[in-house]
Amino acid sequence: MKKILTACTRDCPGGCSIIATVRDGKIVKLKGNPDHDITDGFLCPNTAKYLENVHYSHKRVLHPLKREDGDWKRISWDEAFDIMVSKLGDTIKSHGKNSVLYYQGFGSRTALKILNRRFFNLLGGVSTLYGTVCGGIGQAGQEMDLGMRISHDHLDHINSKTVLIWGRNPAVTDIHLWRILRKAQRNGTKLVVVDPIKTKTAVHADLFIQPEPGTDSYLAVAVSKIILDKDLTDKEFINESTRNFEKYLQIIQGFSMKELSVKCDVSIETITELAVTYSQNKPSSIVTGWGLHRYISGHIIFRFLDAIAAITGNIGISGGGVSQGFEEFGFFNDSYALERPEIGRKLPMPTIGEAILKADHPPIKMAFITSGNPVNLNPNSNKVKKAFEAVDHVVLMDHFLNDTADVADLFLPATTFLEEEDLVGSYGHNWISSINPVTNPEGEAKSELEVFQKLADKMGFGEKMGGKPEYWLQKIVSTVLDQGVEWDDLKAGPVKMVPEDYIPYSDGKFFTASGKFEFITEFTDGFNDFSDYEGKINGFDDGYNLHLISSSPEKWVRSVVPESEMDTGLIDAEVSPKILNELGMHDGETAVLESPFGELKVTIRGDPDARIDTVKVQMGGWMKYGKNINVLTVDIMSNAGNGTPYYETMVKIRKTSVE
Ligand SMILES: Nc1nc2c(c(=O)[nH]1)N[C@H]1C(S)=C(S)[C@@H](COP(=O)(O)OP(=O)(O)OC[C@H]3O[C@@H](n4cnc5c(=O)[nH]c(N)nc54)[C@H](O)[C@@H]3O)O[C@H]1N2
Ligand SMILES: Nc1nc2c(c(=O)[nH]1)N[C@H]1C(S)=C(S)[C@@H](COP(=O)(O)OP(=O)(O)OC[C@H]3O[C@@H](n4cnc5c(=O)[nH]c(N)nc54)[C@H](O)[C@@H]3O)O[C@H]1N2
Ligand SMILES: [Mo]
Repeated sequence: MKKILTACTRDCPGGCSIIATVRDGKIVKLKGNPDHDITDGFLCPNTAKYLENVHYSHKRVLHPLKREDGDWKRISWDEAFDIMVSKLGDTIKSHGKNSVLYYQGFGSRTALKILNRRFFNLLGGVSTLYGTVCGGIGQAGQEMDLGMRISHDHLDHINSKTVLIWGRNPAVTDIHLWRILRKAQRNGTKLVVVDPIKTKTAVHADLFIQPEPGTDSYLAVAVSKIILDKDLTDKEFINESTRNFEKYLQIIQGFSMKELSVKCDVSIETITELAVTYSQNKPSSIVTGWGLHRYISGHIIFRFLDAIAAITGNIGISGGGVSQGFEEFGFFNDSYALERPEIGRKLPMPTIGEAILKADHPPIKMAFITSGNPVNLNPNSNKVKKAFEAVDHVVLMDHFLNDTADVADLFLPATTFLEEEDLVGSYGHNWISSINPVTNPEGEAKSELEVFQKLADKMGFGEKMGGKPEYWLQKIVSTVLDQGVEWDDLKAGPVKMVPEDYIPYSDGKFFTASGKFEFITEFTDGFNDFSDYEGKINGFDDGYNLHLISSSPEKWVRSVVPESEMDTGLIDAEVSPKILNELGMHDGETAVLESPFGELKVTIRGDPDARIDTVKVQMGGWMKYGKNINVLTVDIMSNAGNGTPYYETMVKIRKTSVE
């Protein structure tokens, strides 16, 4: 029996340090590393079950497959490479390099995966992506205020007297952050949760506020108004460290409390309680989540939250801050690995379906997809599916025959992180962890690096991609090694890159042009500037009266759904029992959710805690099992940050005819 230290690469802020136990060549257990201050010796239920649900799942594909007459046929790697070489050659010859799309998803964000882009760069540049289906929007907002998004170490929240958990559900999505917040709560910290849904996190809140979806900007303005009226501001901070306070005041003064309270559907008493709790119990922090990134003007929400922190002097102090996330590639030197700035055409990730359908000069003829399931997870799935179907040759590298596999012509079996050597950062903390091979690859699975190296060989530029993982990793972390971190230490275990007591902006210097905190000066909300998208939005007027919130599921991570959850009938849609009454429906009945973009059959559930204007459905369920909520979502790009406003989608519920 042996134990090997490695790290989780799943799409989650946890970025856990893992101890894997191997017996007779088989991995028998994954456990959290107790010597990591965030992992703290335990794993989330999903990763604890990774062995049965992913790594050793009998649904995992372990050999290359080719589509022949509509069916998958097992082929050798040699044949798979021959197909890729000939299709790449023919496509580029006939239509030019930009007719090839490289689509890199978020299923695994490790250091070596930077080299996939190097491959396409060396090929001469193909079409790649800009924008994101994950965050982006919040970063854009915070960069306007602070110059750079820098979050407090999770452990610093223990020093907060109040924490506002705003648009985040860590009890489900980041249980390591949740453990720290609960510990703080046991020590006397007040936890306030702002979420339109009464989540597992909200259940434990000292104060729970349930605004109408997408109206947080108004709620935040209302909170500031109370803080200003009650003179609970930090004048010294405002005078010395900020710019544009007067213009910001004008925005605040332009609204009455009544108006704001109606807009966000939160009573003035509750808003006052929130404002007073936050500003009287200093230091206070705001921990924001991805729920706020899902709106067209989401960056504005972040700016108003930053402003609340600024007027109360909760920036640059321990226990304060507006913390959103970390840069998982922040410590890595990707420019070195890419060899030169990325070249080629860029297509928008949030609206990739439309971008592919509209691309000409040249059209997209071939696509490579790694660690991504765009047919499932990008908005307006039916359109995304149609777009990839229109591409002549789609190569997908994954573990499973997911929804995107249905549009693929060639499937390449990827290794899991338990079979790889690599390094990984995290978007939930400042550690870099080494990934060590725990066993040999199952079947014929290969790592992405191996595949792109071999393909480069065959395409005639093998020497520029060649080299063992260690060779490339040392280059990618050259900046880390330059800071004095020893390579052997990085390989031996996780390394914390920023000390826990580092407090962002504690020196009063910001990364903005003025060097000061910049208040928001203009409040433009909604779709005002979006004439391009009017066609899509018009549909919203037609009786689509319910906000569709499709947030993170507890039992799986994004679209990596365990088999036990797949073929289990329809997906649940939770609504207020008042809606059921209005429709003359009962809990458990089948209904159809309808948006301007598609329809989905669901089991309707009455939830007494649900708002009257909201439907909640879990995301990630597969289309081929009738569970993909993104058949309903609107495919537009945010006003700032090139993000994806999934939750601007409005739906209506239709009764099905007699069952
Ligand atoms: N178990 C599990 N864990 C995961 C994932 C998973 O799929 N499963 N996914 C991972 C990924 S990729 C990410 S990015 C993170 C996301 O982590 P989180 O941000 O915690 O999760 P989300 O589900 O995106 O949304 C958080 C909350 O925002 C709320 N929300 C929606 N609209 C609004 C609004 O208008 N205002 C406010 N105040 N709140 C709103 C939702 O109701 C939801 O409870 O989680 C990661 N962790
Ligand atoms: N409606 C709705 N849609 C959403 C969201 C939402 O809240 N609501 N959230 C969005 C967010 S935050 C995100 S991050 C995106 C995620 O979108 P994606 O990144 O497209 O989806 P994932 O399911 O995380 O991962 C894609 C695939 O990567 C595979 N994979 C895992 N590890 C590896 C590997 O090492 N190599 C290879 N080749 N494949 C691997 C998995 O099996 C999976 O099929 O979804 C977005 N979509
Ligand atoms: Mo994400």
